[in-house]
Parts: sequence; C-alpha cells; structure tokens
Amino acid sequence: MKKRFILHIDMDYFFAQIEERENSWLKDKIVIVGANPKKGKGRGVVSTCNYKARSYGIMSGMPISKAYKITPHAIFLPVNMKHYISVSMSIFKIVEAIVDKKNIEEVSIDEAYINITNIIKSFKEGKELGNEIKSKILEKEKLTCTIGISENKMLAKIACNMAKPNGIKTISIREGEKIINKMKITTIPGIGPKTEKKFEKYLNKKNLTIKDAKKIKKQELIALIGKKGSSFYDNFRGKDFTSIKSKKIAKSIGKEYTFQKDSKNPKEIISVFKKMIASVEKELMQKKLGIKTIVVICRFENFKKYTKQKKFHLNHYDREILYKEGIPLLLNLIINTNKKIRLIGFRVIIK
Ligand code: DCP
Ligand code: CA
Ligand code: CA
Repeated sequence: MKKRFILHIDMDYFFAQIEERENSWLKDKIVIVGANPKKGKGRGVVSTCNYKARSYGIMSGMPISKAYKITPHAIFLPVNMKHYISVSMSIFKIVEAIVDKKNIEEVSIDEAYINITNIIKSFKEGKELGNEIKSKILEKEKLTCTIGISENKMLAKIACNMAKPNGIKTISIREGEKIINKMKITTIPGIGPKTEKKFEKYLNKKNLTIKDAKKIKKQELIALIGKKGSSFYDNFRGKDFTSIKSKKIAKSIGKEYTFQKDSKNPKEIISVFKKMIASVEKELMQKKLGIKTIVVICRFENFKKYTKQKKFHLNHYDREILYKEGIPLLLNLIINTNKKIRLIGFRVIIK
C-alpha cells in the first residue's frame, strides 16, 4: 500500500464550548451540558462538560444525578441539539473549502477523518495544513479543535486524543507502534469493555496493554474474536488499512498534480495542465462519456484552494476544446496573485 497521510479532526468539548462561546460569563465556570439535574433527582446523563468540570471527574455519559452530587455549584445547561447541528455544518463547510469533500469522512457531529495524501508531502507540511484548518475554524467560528495526523486512521485518532484540547500532533507508524504499546487495549477503536473482557479472560490478566495483546497469534485472535481479529492484529502493530469513506458526490473524472517545488513558472504550469487535460480526455473517450461542467482547481503555497468552473453541454469534444475552455479558467485563478502554486487540477463532471 502506498504511503498515506490521514488527518483526524475533533472539536474540543463541543457542546459545552459552543455554550461558552455564546455566553461569555460561563468562561471560568464549571459547565455541564445534559439532562436536567433537578437538584440531584434528575434522570438522564451528562452529554459533555468543559475541562474545568472534567478536573472534578465529570464526564460524558455519567448520570446527571452523580454529576450534581460532585459539583452542585456547576452551571447545568440543556442540550440545544438543533443549534449544535447548525454549528457542525458551518465547521464542515470551512473544512471543505480547504480540503476536497471527496477526501472527507464525517464520523460524528464534531469529528472527521481526512485523506490528505495528495495535499502534503511530509508531516511538517501536514502540521502547516492542520494549523491552517485550526486557525480558519477559530477565526470564523471562534471554536477550538484538536488535530492528529498519521499514516492511517487509527493512529491519526490516537494522535488527536493525545493532543487534546486545542492541540496538534503527528505520529508516524514507526513512532505509533512504540507509543501504543503502553496503552490500554480499549484505545483501539472497536475494542470496548466487552471485547476487553474476552482478552482478559484469554490472557488471564487484568488491565491489558497493547503490548500484552501482541502476544496473541493472528490465528488465535481470529478464533477468539472472529473476522475482526485479523484487523486487531494489525491495529496492535500500529497498522490500519481502512480507507476514507466520503459521502457520494456527483460523478466526475479528474486529475490533480502537486508540483515538486511550488511554481510560478507559467510555461511549466500550462504544460502540466495540458497533460492533465489530455489524460482526462483520454479516459472520457474510452468510457464514451459526455460532460456537464469543467472545473479547474488551484492550490497556492499557503494551502488556500480556489476553483473555477464552467457549465458545458457537449457530447462531442476534443482535447483542443478542453484546452480552449480550461486554460482561461486557470489563468483567471492565477493571474491576479504573485503567490506560488502548489497544486493544479482539472476535473469534469459527467453528464
Ligand atoms: N456526546 C453526547 N454523549 C456522549 C458523548 C458525546 O451527547 N456520551 C456529545 C457531546 C459532545 C459531542 O457529542 O460535545 C462530541 O463528543 P466527543 O466525544 O468528541 O466529546 P467532546 O467534544 O465533548 O470533548 P473532547 O474535547 O474530549 O472531544
Ligand atoms: Ca470532540
Ligand atoms: Ca468526537
């Protein structure tokens, strides 16, 4: 498998942070969002709480009555789900302006995996991109998040959890394998308390670490857990081959190219661009497809991405027509800036 870069983003104490943003007087209070505590008689649970509340041991899923017992002086707020969903949508829009939707897998209201393999070339650049995402969200939504970057989804999430709150962390597979050795086996996504018990029984030991679990052979794991045993075997070794599952988007064919060194040389840029158009056209011809829209993509040295598109209703086209239509769109994007170009792309939406 080709080396990948995966970014995991997760908003910090999401519901509670939104409440703090809207009510500045909450800032240094203990804030708990969840069911009504009804002076300790309330049923239901804590949805989340700010980090001050966490320092008292309050956590998501805890009975609200217990939270009330620990911190009766906390500020208890109801769950305003409608509002949190709309904030979540605004955040995903900000991310989609930086990274292609097709590379984003939303996993929950405040969390996503993003395949950034085509955008960055090193962990250093990954950090720059991550910081760009963090500062855009902070600037536009006044909310902090944490980002983890690695070579697979599992380690990206672990890196993110380690950097919480308001942090950013990169882990290579090599580092990851060592780091997770000391961790509990429940760190592995998919291993909950039930599976943990099975492992404990099998190894006749409590509080198992990943290092302990590595003693189990692959075939034994499969016999113990079933099909998932094989992927857990990889996970214990810092490996995870699962891919990003984005939402379905309009069918399109496209090519993107990242310059070895950011470029300002029009000759080089146009020549690469023409090659991409030619290869897209070849694929269109082979598949006998008509096109609806052409899209030109350009990402500058500061990672900012711009696109221009043009509707286009042709069943018959050739390379020359695509050049004629595509090149002016590209020039339009790059002509008014002196920034260097990092990546260009050409995409057609299929009829
Ligand atoms: N949530 C919930 N009930 C749970 C867990 C979470 O209602 N048992 C909601 C409230 C959280 C949101 O989902 O704000 C996101 O969950 P996270 O697990 O990401 O936790 P937080 O964002 O609150 O905190 P963290 O900073 O640890 O990510
Ligand atoms: Ca979160
Ligand atoms: Ca989350």
